[in-house]
Amino acid sequence: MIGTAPGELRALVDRLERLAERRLALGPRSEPAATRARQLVDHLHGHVRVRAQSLDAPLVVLLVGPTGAGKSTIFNTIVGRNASPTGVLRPTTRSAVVLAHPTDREGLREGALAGMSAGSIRFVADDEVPPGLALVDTPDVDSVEHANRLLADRLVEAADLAVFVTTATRYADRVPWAVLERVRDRGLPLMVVVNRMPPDDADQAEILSDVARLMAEAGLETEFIGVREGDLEAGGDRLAPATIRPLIDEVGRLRSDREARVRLAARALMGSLAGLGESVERVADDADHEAIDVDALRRAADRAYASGLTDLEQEVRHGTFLREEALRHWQTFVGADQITRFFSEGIGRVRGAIQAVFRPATAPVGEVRAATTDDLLAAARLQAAEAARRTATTWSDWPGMGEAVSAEADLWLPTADFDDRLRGRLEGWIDSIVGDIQLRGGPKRTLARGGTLGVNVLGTGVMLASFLHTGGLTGAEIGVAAATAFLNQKLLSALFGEAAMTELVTDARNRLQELLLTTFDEERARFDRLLPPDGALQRVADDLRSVATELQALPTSE
Ligand SMILES: Nc1nc2c(ncn2[C@@H]2O[C@H](COP(=O)(O)OP(=O)(O)OP(=O)(O)O)[C@@H](O)[C@H]2O)c(=O)[nH]1
Ligand SMILES: [Mg+2]
Repeated sequence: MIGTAPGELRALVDRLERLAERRLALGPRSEPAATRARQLVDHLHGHVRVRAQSLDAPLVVLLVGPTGAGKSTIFNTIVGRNASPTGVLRPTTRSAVVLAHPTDREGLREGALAGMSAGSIRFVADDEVPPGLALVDTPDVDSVEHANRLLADRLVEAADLAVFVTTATRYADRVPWAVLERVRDRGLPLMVVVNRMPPDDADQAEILSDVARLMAEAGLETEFIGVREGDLEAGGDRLAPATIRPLIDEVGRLRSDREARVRLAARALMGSLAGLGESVERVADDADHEAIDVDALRRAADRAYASGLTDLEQEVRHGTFLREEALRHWQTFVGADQITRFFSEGIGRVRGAIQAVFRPATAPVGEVRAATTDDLLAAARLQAAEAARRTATTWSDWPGMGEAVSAEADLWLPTADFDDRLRGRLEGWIDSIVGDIQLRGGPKRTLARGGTLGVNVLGTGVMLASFLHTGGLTGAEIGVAAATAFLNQKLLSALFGEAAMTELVTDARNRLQELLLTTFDEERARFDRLLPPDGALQRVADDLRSVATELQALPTSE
């Protein structure tokens, strides 16, 4: 029957099951893709695994179709008693009703119905029927109740035979057709009951030929049973058995004949295997398409945050973020008139007067530190806000992403603790400059010179030098930034020597760049968390494709 060793097939199914679960866990973005992934998982769990294990596991015969078509009425008619309530309120049936011999219960729970919540299934144990066949009444497939549809869909994936119940007026409805298409794709044996037919024979024939035409067009091979709108038996829960005789007979035959059951189970499994390769490929295609979308989303975030960071670095490089007032105070502190003397006479000549020249008592260290931290923070926050807004705007235009982005209002702004995080880092950074000066402040004489100023003053000078460059300008040029840069640089190079100063400033600048990059990466990571890990979709698509190839190579009959 199945031209492959059962163990081999089971191993393949196990592998595929894990892969399909992996795909589902990556959160398919579109509804159809999610449905296909879920169907594949359900089908593998509920049917393929069970049948690959044993063709003797209880056969699952499912009554499925639109609400009010008479599924429960027909179920009760086959059973011969009112085991599933019928009703006029739509939808009536909200959990699956499974009628089976008590000894089949365990097998069903662990097999076809494994993983289904206890609340979604009602077992009706019946000693009178022989073991081996479970008759299942399902909730409708076109329900306003989403849970009903999911349950019906799940059961369709587990069945060995579907009895599609529709009516003379409803058979062309679109939503239930989705189920029939799935029945076709998974190669599930099918019977169709057209209920509530008009009394006139010619009318009936016309309806049945129209149903047959639609089914053939959809590529469905099936047997039809027309049921005339008739008197219900007392209580209204059952039809006269004669109206659905072919169906009752078929269920009876399957119940009494193990060989017939095994044949049907094998047919269902072969249908499954034949359709599986294509289903798996479609799920792989979905993952591939999504991987392309996800890359595009990632690039949009990359661009927004990279350009925010570049703009910020530009501001940092030129010190434009820093308020003028702080610069002015620093400029005043270094004292233009005395510094002029200092430069013209040379360091050696004024060494003794250094303390007087720099007036450490009045150094506006605290003020310049605070202003730098505040201003840099404000500039960074502005860029982070702009990057968040740009990313969220682009992302919200993408199908399947809009909801996630609008659900998280925080994503449109910098993170709530942005200021705290960055402030802490900036303070740490300024401290690190001071530490750096202490650690490798150069020859002793430098420290002796600087020592009179206090290491914090030197730190502030180096910090400012990482924003302010003369870039060939001279102090005579207009602009407080240029003037301050000039003086500050002269001062530092006089104290540390040109090479040591350059090294201190370059290191400080690099560390600042790094901490800004880290902070922006964290901001961006919030968006990444909405996406599957990098490359995960591509990998799952590749793995699914290679299993699909193995499936297609499977001999399904011998
Ligand atoms: N007169 C008449 N009434 C019918 C016939 N078939 C079903 N009904 C009635 O139609 C209504 C719906 O039947 P149900 O069997 O509950 O329909 P269902 O398909 O199980 O519906 P859901 O559980 O909501 O999915 C009930 O009131 C039935 O009594 C029929 O052939 N003739
Ligand atoms: Mg019902």
